[in-house]
Amino acid sequence: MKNFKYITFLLFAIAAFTLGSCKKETTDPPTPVDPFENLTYIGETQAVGAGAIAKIYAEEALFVGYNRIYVALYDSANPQTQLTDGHVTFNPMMDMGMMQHSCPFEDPSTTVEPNTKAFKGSIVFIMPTTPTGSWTLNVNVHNHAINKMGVASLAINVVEKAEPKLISFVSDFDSKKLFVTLIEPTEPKVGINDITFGIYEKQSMMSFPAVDGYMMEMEPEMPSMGHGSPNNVNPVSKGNGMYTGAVNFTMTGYWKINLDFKTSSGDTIKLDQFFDVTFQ
Ligand SMILES: [Cu+2]
Repeated sequence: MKNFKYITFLLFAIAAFTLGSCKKETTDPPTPVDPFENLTYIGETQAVGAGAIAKIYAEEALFVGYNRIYVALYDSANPQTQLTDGHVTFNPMMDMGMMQHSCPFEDPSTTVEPNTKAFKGSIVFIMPTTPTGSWTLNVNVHNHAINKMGVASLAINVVEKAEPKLISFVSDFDSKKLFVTLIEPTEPKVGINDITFGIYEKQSMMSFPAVDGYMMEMEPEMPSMGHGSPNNVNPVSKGNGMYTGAVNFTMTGYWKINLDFKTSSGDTIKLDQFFDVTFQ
């Protein structure tokens, strides 16, 4: 009994101490947080002519598929000063010697993101960097502070993920060359996950506009167990090439997300496409 009382007292003491220290933490002045700490630094270079330095960040090392890209601009004369009045457009280029091509991308908005004060856009790399093909990210910068324009050109490395985030095929309906990216979930979990795909068309070596209005039929399966899952929601077109739905991963492991693509009137674009998703 004595021991029990002692242990109870000890537990209360620990609880009081823990609660007390939690309380103390919240009253401390907040430590300044680096707004880029959760992002991956890709590189930086001068935007020649615009009087600006462009620092490029992404959510992880650049890969084949959909990458969110952050461009933070700094005054070349005062590199501590971040520039937030301007606008930024992308021109990613792959140089394969005999030919050059671009890829799908979405220009950053003309206003900066509240947290990082960076201009945020996206690029869908359609092939990795190889010994015979190198990517350059050209960023056109209009620095409104001095009303000057310039281009920042940065050599970048793009890797292919073990489980590709990009598929491509030719439409059975109209022979368009299409690219489909799996954008979300980036961290799959057991249960219902929001799922987002991006669809883009190759119009030329330099033009890859987003494609809206297709229909997608999605069926996840776990091949090793021979089962699927209930309560999936087919992705629907939301504009800017984005298609969102819900996928139900009922357990961890390897899932195959089967996809059929159709036009809005039900004509077949492509059947039996898929993405692999493995998570623990
Ligand atoms: Cu401008």
